[in-house]
Amino acid sequence: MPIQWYPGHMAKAKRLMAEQLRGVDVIVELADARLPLSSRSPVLDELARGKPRLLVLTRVDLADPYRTEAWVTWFQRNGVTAIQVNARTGQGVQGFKRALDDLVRSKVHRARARGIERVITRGMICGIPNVGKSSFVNQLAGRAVAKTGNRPGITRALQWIRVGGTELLDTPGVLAPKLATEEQGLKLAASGAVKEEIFEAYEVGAYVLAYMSQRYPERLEERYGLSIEQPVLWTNVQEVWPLVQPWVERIGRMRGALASGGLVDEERVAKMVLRDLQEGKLGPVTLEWPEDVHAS
Ligand SMILES: Nc1nc2c(ncn2[C@@H]2O[C@H](COP(=O)(O)OP(=O)(O)OP(=O)(O)O)[C@@H](O)[C@H]2O)c(=O)[nH]1
Ligand SMILES: [Mg+2]
Repeated sequence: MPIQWYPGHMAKAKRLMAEQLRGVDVIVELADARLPLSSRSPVLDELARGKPRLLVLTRVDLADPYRTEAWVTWFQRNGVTAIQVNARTGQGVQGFKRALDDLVRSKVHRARARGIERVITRGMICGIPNVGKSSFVNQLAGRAVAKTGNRPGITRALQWIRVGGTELLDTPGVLAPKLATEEQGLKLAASGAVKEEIFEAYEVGAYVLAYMSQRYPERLEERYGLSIEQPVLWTNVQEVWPLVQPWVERIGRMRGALASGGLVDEERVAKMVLRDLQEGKLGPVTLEWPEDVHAS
């Protein structure tokens, strides 16, 4: 699965980010609460080198709240402060500001001791494409200062934004996510973080149906009227497709996703399931759970 992760502007922006990092006090890393590990970028560890960090989990409105709590605890145990945020509505922004103040307090104290009254601390907002960086910056600023959009690659240049005594840098989504396994790639695609061309929609759709049948079968029952007697364990699309195909068939008939000749348009059904998941119509779903970490 060779993935060319948004080449071109990514390499350039990564270089610019590395340059900016020297003057930055805090790194604010954004990850998606639905897949808090797979949506983090290993590249950041390389760039960050020992700077204080905060982890902001975005899209908590779409994630399973019990799992989000479990993740926050898990991160805490691993020495990482994670904060839950809805970057679209601003829920959690106050909690973030408090955590940021705690983190920069010592710098502010040191500066005051030297007689400097107005201390500016600088933070850099980083994360994979489409994770919600610009939306979060807008919520922090209290107005629309950064352009946002529901596809990766919206922000192209670095932009400083002043928020109280802090200057925050919005960055383009230049960091490559973890794609150690194909399943991580599928989770990212299911969440909408990966451009669709990388995987076939039917493969991602099959993955989502299998995953949901394991962990959230009642949602499939509610939304599509399926009865999940035999949850399907994901292995690969060749093995799983025949097992989920009857569900696809049923969803297609129910929704009228038919091709000419009255056959179910399987591609359209797959895309419909993905859209439902991404828009929260399957309820709040978390695509990786803390207990998966040791299992895998
Ligand atoms: N439901 C929900 N949607 C969100 C949240 N955060 C961001 N979004 C949506 O996700 C999409 C991407 O948000 P952006 O803020 O543009 O993401 P970005 O990280 O700046 O993206 P790039 O600049 O392309 O890297 C937008 O449609 C946002 O409305 C969230 O917490 N909940
Ligand atoms: Mg952006």
